[in-house]
Amino acid sequence: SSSGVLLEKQASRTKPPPMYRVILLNDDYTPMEFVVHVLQRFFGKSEEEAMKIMLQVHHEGRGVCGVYPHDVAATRITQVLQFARSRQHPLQCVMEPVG
Ligand code: TYC
Repeated sequence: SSSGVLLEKQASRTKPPPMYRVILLNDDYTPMEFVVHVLQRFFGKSEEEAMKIMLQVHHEGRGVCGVYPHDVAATRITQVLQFARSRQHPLQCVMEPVG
């Protein structure tokens, strides 16, 4: 493999982890500006990119926040759900495997 020259099948061999999309879901109640803030705070998006993703979700029902290894995706989802609940918004997000 590309990173395995002289070390094929040795202890240092690595492979990329399975990756997961974090998907934001639309609802009728969560304010648009709250969703934009979530995308900036938890997914590192610029205000412009966050607005694009929020509008994609608003118009098409779902949108991709990012693609991460399983533990990172799970942590971001927990953070978003806890923050949304703390403000009494019904915002939902889920993960799905890539490929
Ligand atoms: N549909 C919501 C509204 O009209 C906005 C919204 C966008 C909610 C994205 C959730 O993931 C979401 N206020």
